[in-house]
Parts: sequence; C-alpha cells; structure tokens
Amino acid sequence: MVIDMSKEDILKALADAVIAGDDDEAVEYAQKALAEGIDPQEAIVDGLAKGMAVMGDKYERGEVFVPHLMIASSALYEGMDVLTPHIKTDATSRPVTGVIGTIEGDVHDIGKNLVKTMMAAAGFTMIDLGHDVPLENFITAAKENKADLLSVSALMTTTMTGMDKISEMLLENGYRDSLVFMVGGAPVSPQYAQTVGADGTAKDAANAVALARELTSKLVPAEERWSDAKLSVTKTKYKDAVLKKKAAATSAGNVTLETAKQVMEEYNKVGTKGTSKMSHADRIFGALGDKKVDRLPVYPLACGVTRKFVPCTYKEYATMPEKFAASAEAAIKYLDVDTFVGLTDLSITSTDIGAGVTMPEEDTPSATGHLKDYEDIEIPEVKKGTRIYNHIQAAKLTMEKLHKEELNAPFVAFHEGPLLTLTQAMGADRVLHDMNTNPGDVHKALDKITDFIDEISTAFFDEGAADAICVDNLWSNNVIMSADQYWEFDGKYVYDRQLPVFKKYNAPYVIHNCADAVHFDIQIRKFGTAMYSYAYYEKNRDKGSKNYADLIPEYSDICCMMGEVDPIQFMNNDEATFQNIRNDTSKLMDEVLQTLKDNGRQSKYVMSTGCEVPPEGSLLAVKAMVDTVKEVGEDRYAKIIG
Ligand code: B12
Repeated sequence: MVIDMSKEDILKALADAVIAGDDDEAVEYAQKALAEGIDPQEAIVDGLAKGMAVMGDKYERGEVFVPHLMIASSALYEGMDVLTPHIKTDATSRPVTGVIGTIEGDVHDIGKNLVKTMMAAAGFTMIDLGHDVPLENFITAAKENKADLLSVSALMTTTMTGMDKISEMLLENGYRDSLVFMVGGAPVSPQYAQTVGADGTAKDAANAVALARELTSKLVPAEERWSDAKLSVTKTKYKDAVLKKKAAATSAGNVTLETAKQVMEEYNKVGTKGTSKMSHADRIFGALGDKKVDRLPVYPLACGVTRKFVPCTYKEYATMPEKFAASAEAAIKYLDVDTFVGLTDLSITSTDIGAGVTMPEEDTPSATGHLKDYEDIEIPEVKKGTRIYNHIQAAKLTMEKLHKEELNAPFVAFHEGPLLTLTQAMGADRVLHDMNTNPGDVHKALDKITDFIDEISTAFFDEGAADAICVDNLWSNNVIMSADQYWEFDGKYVYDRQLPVFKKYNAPYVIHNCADAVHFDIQIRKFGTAMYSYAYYEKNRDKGSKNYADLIPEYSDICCMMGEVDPIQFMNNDEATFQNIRNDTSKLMDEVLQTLKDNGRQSKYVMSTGCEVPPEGSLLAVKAMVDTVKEVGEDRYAKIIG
C-alpha cells in the first residue's frame, strides 16, 4: 500500500520499479501518479523513462545484459499501459508515432526490441510489427497510423536489401516526405543507409533515440504531411526516382547458380588448382593435432551455398539426404575445400521438440512458431519422422561419399546446443527474460533438452555418421549475457552432460559460435574444446571480440581455431570483391602462421569464415579464398613454419 508520497518520491519510485524490473510496482506507482494528479506524460518521462535510461547506461558499461533490459522494459510497458490512455492529446501535441519491425526473412529481434523500448521510454508511441515482417506491411502501417517515424531493422546482409525496396515503396506511394525513415541493425552502415535513401541510422538504441528525436522535431503536423494533396504531390515528385530504382533492381540473376556453373566449367577444363602433398583428412587432423602439414587447411563455411552445384533448392538441401550429401561431395570436388561442415539451419532440434519452422525454397529455414508453455516441450526419440533422424541419414550418406579415396575428406556433422534449442523453441526474448524471473522453468526445460541433445550426439557416433560433431553454442555472447549467466544456463549443461558423451566416444568437442564477444574461457578452456569456429568483429574489439592474435596465444595449447574472414563480402560477385578476399586471406594466413610459430605451434588453425557464406553468395568468391590458400599456402608454410 503506498501512501503520503511527494511528487518526487512517486517519480523516483516509478524509475526504481523499472530498474528493479518490478511490473507490479510500476503499475502501482503509475496509478498513484494518476491519483495524485501528476501529468501522465511527466510520470513517463521523469519517472519510468529515467529508470530505463539508468539501465541503458549500465548496459553500455557492461554492468547489466540484454535479459535485464528486457525485464526493465516489461516494467516500463506495464507502467506505460496505465499512464498512456490519460495523456491529453490534440492534433498538434500528439507524441511522435513510430512504426518499427524486423524485415521479412529475418527473425533477429533482440536489437529491434531494445530500440523500440528506448524509443517508447523517450515518449514515442511505438507500433511494433514484430519480426519477419512482409515489406508492404511497413508501408500500410505507416499510412494507417500517419506515422512520424518508420524504423526498419535487419541483422543479415541477405535481408537488409529489403530496406531499398521499402524505400522504393515509400517513394512510389508518395509517403516518403511524410515521415522520417530510419534503418538499422549490425550490418547497416551509414553509407548503406544513404544508398537506400533513408534519413539515417544509428549503431545502438540510445543513438537511435537521439537521432529520431532530432529528425522528427523538424516535421510539420501529421495531418498536413499525410493529406491526400501532399501524398499526390510527393508521388509525382519521385516518379523518376522510382523508375531509376526499379531499373537498378532488375534481375541481378541467380548469382549462386551462375557462379556454380562457372566453377564446374573451369574444373572440367583444368581440374583444381595446385598440387596437394597431403590428403584433406591428413591435413585437417594434422591441424587438429598440431602436426606438421603441407599448408594450413581451408574451409570457408560454404554449407548451403554449394547446393547449386547439384543443383537443388535450399529446402531440398535441408530436407533430402541425397541432395545434402551431393552438395557436400560437390564442395570437396569442385572447390577442393578440406572438409565439409553439415550445417543446414538452426531449427532442427527445436522443430523436433514441437516448435514451428518456416521453410523457404531458397533460404535458410528458421524457427518461427514458438511454443506457448515450457510444458509443451515434448522430447521425441531420435527415429524416423524427426528432422534430426533425417539429418543423421544425410550425414551417413555424406560420410560414404567424402570417404571415397579420391576425396578422402572428413565430414563434420552439426547440431544445436541446449540453450540454442530452447531459445529457438520458445523465442529468445521469452527465454532471456525468464532466465531472471522464472529460472526454475528454464532449467527444467534445459534439463529435458540436454537429454535430447545427448541422444542426438550418441546417434551420430553410433551410426558412424560423422568424423567429428560441431555443436552450435551460440549464446555465449558477453553483450547478451554475463559469463556467470552463460555458465548457469548453457555452460554447465554442456560441461556436466554433453562432454561426457564426447569423452565416451573419444571424440573432439567442436564448437561453432558466430557471436561477437564470446566467453571463450568457458567455451574453450573449461570445456577443453578441440576445435572452435569463431567470428571476429573489429568494431566490437573494445567489447571483447577477439581475433587470431588474441586467441592463438591464449588457447592454442588445447584448441585449433577456425575463422575469421568476413563472410558478408561473399555476397558480392565482382573482381574487386574477389581481390579483397584474396588479400584478406593471404594477410590472415601470413599473420596466423607467424603467430603459430611465435607460440611454438605448427599448424593449429583452419582458414575459414566467421560464419556461413549466405545461401545466395558467390561460389567464385568462395573459390577465390580457397585458391589463395592453395596457391601460396605451401610456400608461406615452408617459409614461416619451416
Ligand atoms: C542472437 C543471434 C541469432 C538468434 C536470434 C534470436 C532473436 N530472437 O533475435 C538466432 C539463433 C535465432 C539466430 C538465427 C540466425 N542467424 Co543469427 N545471430 C545472432 C547474433 C549472435 C547476435 C544478434 C544480437 O541479438 N545482437 C545483440 C543486439 C542487442 O544487437 P543488434 O541486433 O545489433 O541491435 C543493436 C543495433 O544494431 C541497433 N539496431 C538494431 N535494429 C535497429 C533498427 C534501427 C532503425 C536503428 C536505428 C538501430 C537498430 O540497435 C540495437 C540495440 O543497441 C548475430 C551476430 C552479431 N554479433 O550480430 C548473429 C547473425 C546476425 N546471425 C547470422 C545468421 C547467418 C543466422 C542464421 C541464418 C543462422 C542459420 N544458419 O540458421 C539464422 C537466421 C534465421 C533467419 N531467417 O533470420 C549472421 C548474419 C550473417 C549475414 N548473412 O548477414 C550473424 C551476423 C552471425 C555471423 N557472424 O555471421 N541468430
């Protein structure tokens, strides 16, 4: 019961409720504010939002993590739900109205949610369209709400191109001058924002709010901007610009298929480049064991992209064992890579425990239909009818093909780890939130899921379906959670329950993690991981993103690292890109070899990309990387390692 509080006390209590993430208190003090006649707008801005700002600052300093922000934002919204209906609005003083969403084909929504929350805390009315939003929905929602601001988020190079289409639709419909158009997400640069004709971008939520405030403050009243007359003038004004955009977008062709054909043609004419002194298997296992090799092994994570050698669709690659195996075989044959990692998508295990999956014909399947309750999780047996069973059959077939004498390449099977499976099944925002508010249920679910994961690894081993298994333990990301929290909700399940299975089969533990600032001490040192596929983000170096120069000295006594050429550039199919890839690969190889030498190692590194090459990427670009290692690798190896 709250009584006798000054206005300042109530505002402070509202801020504290958000900081503590206490939904009930946020509601209670919001009601108290109304009862005491405090202006609801003031209660939001000087109360709730102040609390959110404190949490935002702590997040920037690395003192709290994404789950804490989510809990704080839940309290913020509870309080706002009470206060917002009481805000007096007229046409001229209405709060900034923003539409936000993550673009079609993209399920990443953590960053988008943070931007939405911070904007709401700044007093904006935010209409959230969610993730995987069809492009036209952005346009319709903007018009229906006479929006001041349209904020579009994308986390993948493959989906960010939708921003240009949204821009085109804004011009075409005559809406462009009626709102501020902002784009954002990790791959979006200020240059890209400019190219698509957006008004701006920001690297994080706090900067997004500042920019949105500045840009929307210059707008004339909504009724004026969205009047039919204004829209019709704008439509005419941009007629030429629309035609130009449409012309530029005319079919770029199927890059993956075209480049696959070219690589095959070259192979049929001249075979593969270079002479090999060692087999693929000897080279990969050599690097794993730090033995002397002829050159460093190479494998850009060209998983689904090699389906175009078959050719087959991504859906077929992800669901039909013979297509999957044929893609792997073709990768070794035509590209001459040293291994194949059997990644199709990250939603196999979550589909099997009951979640929904979207399966586009030519893109990576994604987990979309989340379960309602943790109790809805049903662990199946690894048998016919499950996606993982199918995946194991695909792996068995691949083993037969890759072990043929002329190829002799090791196959690395791939499956999701415990926390990744759970976040895919329930939704990441839900799980990250519940880790703090409802940890018991999260642990119960993880407990069940770990049994399933262990059963899967066991089945791969028993069936002889892999030379090694790579587990995606994605959530070890120090922006998203602390080392302690990672340990509690993923690490200890891996350590106590998964690793004994790998030990039983005397198999190396291999991890793939494309996050930006990983808790390597747990994932490598504590787990005793034998091989680690990592991504490096130069711009997040200050936040803890690490490269070969950090990782080899620290972990090469136990672990063979595998990274870090940026896979995003493989989307482009032009000579300048190939040259960049050649330069990056060559430079990385020299520096890695020198660092290995300086640390008394002989070969513990695989030249790779930090994450998989996008499904629509260029196979000529992949070939440029592989050929560079093959052409100069032996010489450099001999020169530096001896
Ligand atoms: C977590 C994660 C996932 C989770 C997402 C869960 C969720 N609900 O969001 C899951 C496991 C589902 C996932 C799936 C996949 N992922 Co993922 N994932 C990541 C990861 C590790 C972190 C992203 C994140 O949440 N960061 C933390 C938040 C706080 O930061 P943020 O999103 O950048 O947002 C901030 C800013 O960008 C900005 N911002 C964001 N939006 C906006 C909007 C506006 C208007 C403005 C102004 C600013 C702004 O403000 C935000 C807050 O400060 C990234 C790697 C990375 N470091 O980015 C890969 C990454 C994005 N994923 C990647 C890939 C490839 C995939 C998959 C295809 C993997 C697969 N084979 O299945 C699938 C995609 C499925 C699909 N169709 O979408 C690649 C994308 C590569 C590419 N082609 O561009 C990345 C970059 C990893 C890599 N190194 O290659 N992933």
